[in-house]
This record gives sequence, structure tokens and C-alpha cells, in this order.
Amino acid sequence: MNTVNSSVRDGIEIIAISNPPVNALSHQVRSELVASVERAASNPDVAGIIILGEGRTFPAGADIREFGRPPKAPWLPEVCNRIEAVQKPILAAIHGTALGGGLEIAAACHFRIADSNAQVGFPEINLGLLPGAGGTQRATRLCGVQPALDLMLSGKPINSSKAAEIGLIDEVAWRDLLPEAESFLRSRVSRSEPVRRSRDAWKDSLSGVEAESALLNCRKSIAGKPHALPAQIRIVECVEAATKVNFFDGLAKERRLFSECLASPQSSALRHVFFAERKAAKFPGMESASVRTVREIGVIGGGTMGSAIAVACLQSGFRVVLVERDAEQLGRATRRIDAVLEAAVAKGFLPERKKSEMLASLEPATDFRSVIDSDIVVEAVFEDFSVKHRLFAALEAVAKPDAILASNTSYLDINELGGSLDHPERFLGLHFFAPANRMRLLEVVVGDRTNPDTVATSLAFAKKLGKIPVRSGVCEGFIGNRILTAYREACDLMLLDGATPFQIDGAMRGFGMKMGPYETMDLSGLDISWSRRKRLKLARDSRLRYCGLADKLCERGRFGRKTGMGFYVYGENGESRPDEDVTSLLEEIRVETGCSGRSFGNEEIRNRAIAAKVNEAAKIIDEGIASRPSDVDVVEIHGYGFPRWLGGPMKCADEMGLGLLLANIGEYAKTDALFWEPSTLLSKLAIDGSSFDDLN
Ligand code: T1G
Repeated sequence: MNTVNSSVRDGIEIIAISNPPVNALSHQVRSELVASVERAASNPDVAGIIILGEGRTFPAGADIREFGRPPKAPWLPEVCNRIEAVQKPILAAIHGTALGGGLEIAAACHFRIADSNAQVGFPEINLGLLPGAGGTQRATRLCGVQPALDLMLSGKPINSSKAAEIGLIDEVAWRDLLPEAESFLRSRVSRSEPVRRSRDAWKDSLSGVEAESALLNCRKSIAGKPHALPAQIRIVECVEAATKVNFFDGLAKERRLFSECLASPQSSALRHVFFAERKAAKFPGMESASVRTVREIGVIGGGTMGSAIAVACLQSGFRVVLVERDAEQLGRATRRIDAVLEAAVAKGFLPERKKSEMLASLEPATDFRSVIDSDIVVEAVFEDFSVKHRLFAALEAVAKPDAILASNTSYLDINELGGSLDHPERFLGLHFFAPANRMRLLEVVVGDRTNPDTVATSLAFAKKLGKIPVRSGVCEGFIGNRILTAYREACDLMLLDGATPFQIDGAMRGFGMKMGPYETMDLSGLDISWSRRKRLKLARDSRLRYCGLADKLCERGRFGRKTGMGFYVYGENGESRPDEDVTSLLEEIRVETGCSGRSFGNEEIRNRAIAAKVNEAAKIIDEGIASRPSDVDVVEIHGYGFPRWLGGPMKCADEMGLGLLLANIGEYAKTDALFWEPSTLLSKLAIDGSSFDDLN
């Protein structure tokens, strides 16, 4: 099956790339493309060439799946150089998203036209890479130092108008791309102009003070970042080369630096995450499932979570029926929604008109029978089993027969919650993460009797919301919160043995976590987990050492930021500082529990914290709660601030080596055998010399 098809029309050869879904520049595409271009160039009946993408987009980049394997000629830089070297004018007709290597192919063409909805960009930095097929050299020559740096370091695409403004493309096709592209090319052919190559382009802005200061400012900004990617500084070096050395020397530098980035652990981790995010929504049993149409969402409960879920649905084009128990609560909820949308308008993210349309799609109600036509009904009421249980019984009586009933619970048992429903097959958990209108992670918690259509429809709904859905089975805390509990317990054990909350937070921030465990608890509120710990206290195994510092803080009304004190003391402007009283409390606890304090280094803190996450995750995978290790990575990165450039805890564990990880756990188990009981799966993989990635 060809991935490149050609046709000639009145002396213009149109070369169409067809490699769905995104026309990635695979080895086959590269081979067929360069052969087609050179064949057209040698055809005396062809005066000009147009390259375009069939289907939804111009090529969206190199084929990321080929990275990490031996590269196969023709390499993309070579393809670009050979396209650019052709003596006849070549035009790139861009639609969709011309990204990465796709934009590099376009830059190697002699002319570029994009339709008004097209986006172009260099997202390589999101993969820990840099444009490695001439993009740093050609784009800098076409649009200057600052625009090139902005494009490559942000990784964000720009629209075709902006691309034309900075010189990356020649024109925007406002009506119909191909006819306008043909007309543009024919006009160039008729003038018999020599071909214009990007490599020969030059802008005055490329040299002198403006360029120097742009490069210097960039270097300073990157130097100030604690976890800058290797690719960031190398992009600056490549852009600088484009202003200082000849094109082919610049290409050689770009190739060398690209190879360094490709070999970096950060790029390996980021490419792992790219595919992990897309794989998460796929799991066995969905092949025969059918996706039902979803137009209206019923949201029961307009508190912080419920109103944010309503906003997420409104922003994605759904009708929303928002139900609160009385007019006062309902008024608060609708004001909360209006405020969120107004803030987006104020920041220029949302046109005023769109806000009005969204609010017109919102139906506030105090009678939950208003959800009678809703396709999915999500409850976000008080996190209490009996409240939710009663609500679902009532909902089942009013919701339409094929409506999906979903709970936003963060840890209650979905099987028990839906157990008394007449139709539990249409019931499941949709665990949103706060703030629900921004956080992309959504745990789709599948009950024992949830049927595949319900799951498939919920996954499609999640994707339409722009979420990254991850399937979870039913257990206490599902995937993310169960790992969080283990992580916190491991940190608490370190408190008993001599570490302080402030030291642990500092160590985990230094590792790259957005926040440490104790500052996170202060932010979310110590009282939430306190009520859960009290609920579980009787079930707690007395053989497990228990710190109890958080309980003592709660007993003193120190619930965290919301009370001005938790593990930290908070100033009026929200600034936080460690509190000596907490350290004294900890000393008392150590004396009570007979624990002698010792010092902890940052590396040991991090190793213990990651080991706890990985060990619990391995149990979760072994129990079938998570479908695969990479799903855990996605949950941790998108829900709990795990550094994306490390790929997630399971990727980290593979990088560390499961044998070493297991040995560490064996060492920790000497003082806390029960907590540090190694997962059977982890032990098996370590002994077999396998990795978690082998299970992805
Ligand atoms: N290579 C291989 N597969 C890709 C791919 C790519 N570049 N881009 C997407 N896919 C697959 C993806 O895995 C999924 O597969 C399907 O296409 C739909 O993707 C040398 C080094 C284009 C904005 O980084 O940003 O060029 O799950 O679910 O939400 O300088 O895909 O169906 O089996 O994301 O509509 C640079 C990455 C590469 C762009 C479309 N390019 N892709 O989003 O669909 S490096 C990128 C995207 C490079 C050169 C450098 C998005 C999209 P499956 P999707 P979408």
C-alpha cells in the first residue's frame, strides 16, 4: 500500500502523503516521498511540484515509534535536503497540524501556503528533542532568532496567520487550499524565477544586538530552571549556529545535538509518556463495545467539584443540568460557574460570546428529576456512603433507562455503591481530579457489573472533555489515592525515624515533584484524610508503626492552608514557613513510640518515597486494578505531580533497575517488615531480569 501518491495536472505534480492517522514520516513515507519528488523534478512535463497531506493533516512529524530503533535511510534530514536541492519550484500546501518533521519538510520546500485553520509548530521539546531535520537552521533563517526560539522552546503550535507574519509561511489560503496553492505556484513558474531556498534566506535580525540579546536572555532563563531539559539549551545552541556558521555546518551541529537529546533519559521518558497517555484509554474488552451518543450531562451537587465538572462539560459542548438541593446552594453553584467562565474571558482564553453560549446550555435545577433526559448523570455530593447510596437509588427511578449513572467518589467502593441498583451495569465511577475543569486525569472506575458499553461511552465522554481517561478496578483509593496512601505512610515512617516534614518536602521538590507530601496535605486539607483515617482506624494492623502527627495537628484544629496552620504556618499572603511546634510534636511522638531519631539524606528520602509508590503500584497491577504499568505513570504524572521528564514511577523503577529497587525494599523491611512487604509481581520481574515496560 503506497503512502505517497502523485498526479500531474497541467504541468503541476501533486504529491500526496497518505499515512493515517497523522501522516507521520515513517521510513516508507520518507523513501516514497523523496523518490516521487526527484522523479517529478526530472520529468520534463512537470514545471512545479506541490506536496500535501491526505486526510486530516499535513505530516504531524517524524514517526516517533521509530525512535530508539536503528535509523533507516533515507533519514529525514537527507529527505529535506534533497527536496530543497530540486531545481524546480516545490510548494508545501499545509492543512491540519504541520508539526516537527512535517514542518521541516515544509521549510525545505521553496514555498509554503497554509489554510486558515492550519497550525504549525515544533513540539519536539515535549519529547525532550529538538527539530533534527534542518528545522533549527531553516526556521531561524526564515523567521529570525526570537520567533524561532519561541516556537522551539515552547513547543506550542501557532496559527497560519502568525506563521505568515513571522515569515515561516508565504501565504494563508482563506478559501480553498489546493486551488490557491496551485495558483500561487503557477505564478512563480510563469515568472521562471530561480528557486528560493530557506537555507539561503537571511534576515537582518539574525545578526547584531537583537539576536545576541535574544540568545543571552534565553540562556539565562534556562539556567534559572532547576529541571531544564538537555534539549532546551541545545536548541539555543542550534539557533545561535544558524546566525553564525554556514548552513551545512549548522546542520552538522544540529544533527550532533539532536543525537545527544535522543539518547537522553529525559527524551526516553517523555516519549514513553506520549504513548502511555494514548494507550491508557485502550484495554481488553472494549473491542465489541458500542459508544452511545451523549449530549446532556446531569451533575448532582454544585460544590467545588460539581461546578467544575459542569464547567468542563459546558466547555466541551455538552448541555448540563446542574442539580442542587435548594435555591441558595444552586445560586452559589451557578455563580461559581459564571466566575470560572468570566475569568477565562478576562484572560482572553474564552470569547464572551462562547461564555454566553455555554451558560445558555446550563439548566440549573433543585429537583433531580430534571435529569430525566440526561445521557450521563454524575454525582458530586458529600463524600458519604449513605448519602450517595440513597441518591443513586432515587436517580435510578428518574434517569432514562440507558443513562449512565456515575459517582465522582475518590475512594468509596463502587461495587457496594452500585450494588443495590436494579441495573448496576450502567453504573461506574468517574473520579475527576480538582480542579475538574483543568486537570486532565480522569479515573474511570469499572465495577464488577459495569458493562462494556457503559465503559466505552464513558471513555468517549472523557476524551471529548479533553481528559486522559485511565481505567481502574475497584479498591480503596483506586489507583492514584491508593499509591498516595502508601507514599504518605512511607514518609510518615521517616518522620518517626528522624526526618522532618520540611526536609521530606524539600527532597521531593528537588526530585521534581510539584509539591512535597506534607505541603500537599496542607493544601488539600488535613481534615479530609483525617476523617478517612478515623474510619479505617479499627481496620489498621497494629503491627504497622503509626506516626499520628497529622492526627495531632487536626486535634489542634490545624487543617492546613484553610486554617492558616497545618504542617506549616501560613502568612496573610499565603507564604509558608516550617513550624517549630510541629518539630516539637514530632519529638513527643518519637518518645511515645520509642523511635530514636537519625538523619536522612535527600537521596534516601527519594528512594524510599519512590519505592513505596512502585511497590504499591505493582500490587495494584497484580490485582488487575490497573491495566498496565504505564497507566500508573499517567495517573502519577497527571494527578499527583510526578515529573513528566522522569516518565512516571514505573519508568523510573525500570531506569533504576528492579533488582536494586527490590534490594532497597529488603533493607527498609528490616524495620517495617509489614509495610515493606515486597509485591509478588515486583519480586518476580526483578528475579526474571524483566522490567515493568515488558508488561506495557
Ligand atoms: N509518530 C507516530 N505516531 C503518532 C505521531 C507521531 N509523530 N503523532 C500521533 N501519533 C499517533 C498517536 O500515537 C495515536 O495513535 C494517533 O496517532 C492519533 O494521535 C525529526 C524529531 C498530531 C496533535 O510530536 O501532537 O518530528 O493511539 O491521539 O489528539 O525534527 O498526535 O491511535 O494508535 O494524539 O488528534 C514531532 C505528536 C515528532 C506530534 C493529533 N511531532 N502528535 O492529536 O490524536 S518528533 C509531534 C501530536 C519530530 C523531527 C522530530 C498529536 C496530534 P493511536 P492523537 P490527536
